[in-house]
Amino acid sequence: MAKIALITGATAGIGEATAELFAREGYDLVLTGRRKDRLDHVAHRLNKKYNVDIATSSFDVRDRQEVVDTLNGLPERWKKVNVLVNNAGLSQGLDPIDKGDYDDWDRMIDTNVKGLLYVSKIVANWMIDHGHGHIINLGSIAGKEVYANGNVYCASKHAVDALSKAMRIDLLPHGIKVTAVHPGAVETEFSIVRFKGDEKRAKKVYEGFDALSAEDIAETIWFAVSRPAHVNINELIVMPTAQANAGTIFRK
Ligand code: NDP
Ligand code: 8X3
Repeated sequence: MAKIALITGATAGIGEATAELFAREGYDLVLTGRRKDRLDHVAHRLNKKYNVDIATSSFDVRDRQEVVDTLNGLPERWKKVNVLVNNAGLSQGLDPIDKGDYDDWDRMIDTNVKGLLYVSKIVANWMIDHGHGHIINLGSIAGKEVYANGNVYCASKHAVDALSKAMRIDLLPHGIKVTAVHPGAVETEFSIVRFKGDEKRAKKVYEGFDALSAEDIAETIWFAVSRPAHVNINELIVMPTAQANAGTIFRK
């Protein structure tokens, strides 16, 4: 029977690229995200191209009851998840702490921290029941360093870093691997979301250097997942060659 990967935030960017790579490797997939039309489109495309089974599950990771009900409502066959990729996440705004928007802060903390926790608890229990599992958490260079005006996004990704370390300890007796992947700048819809649809401002983030692609991070995730059973990659920080740290990018 094919292995199963559950990927949150599979409607775009890193999540969609990771779904494609796992499909290419013969995994069956549970794909999640809020935009049902895009989810269905990705599932249809990958099913046609790779002939793998794909279940879609549309929910907002911030809505605890919806997460619990939707995931628990999946047919038993889909609960034998081998790999969970906690990818759904976002940044909202880039303002100093004294000017930040309360709603932006709530959206980031509720999605990046609480949403990841809601999904992880349920899937970790499935993994414990089935005696195997690997959880990949998408952190960020923003979870290793802070940068000007990154305040709450950086805090939310530092929380992902801490939770990854904590999960690794708590799930150790169950043989569940936990890997945190911390990318630098990846050109996806991330900055369009951060700047609330301002595509011109988003484009500027990636001007003058070669940013990482979503596929680069999918390959990194696959590297961690494809190690032998006795090897766990605790964490990987992956940067564009032109980026030294969170705040230093060499632009031509
Ligand atoms: P995208 O904006 O391209 O994709 C984000 C994905 O998250 C979408 O599929 C979106 O789906 C999903 N998502 C967002 N909010 C929710 C929610 N409340 N409930 C369910 N799904 C949600 O960004 P990336 O692919 O770049 O980001 C993926 C992850 O990588 C994030 O955790 C991000 O913080 C992290 N990251 C990104 C970097 C970058 O430079 N791009 C660098 C470091 C880390 P939908 O809108 O359909 O719900
Ligand atoms: C996304 C990368 O540098 O915009 O996590 O925070 S950064």
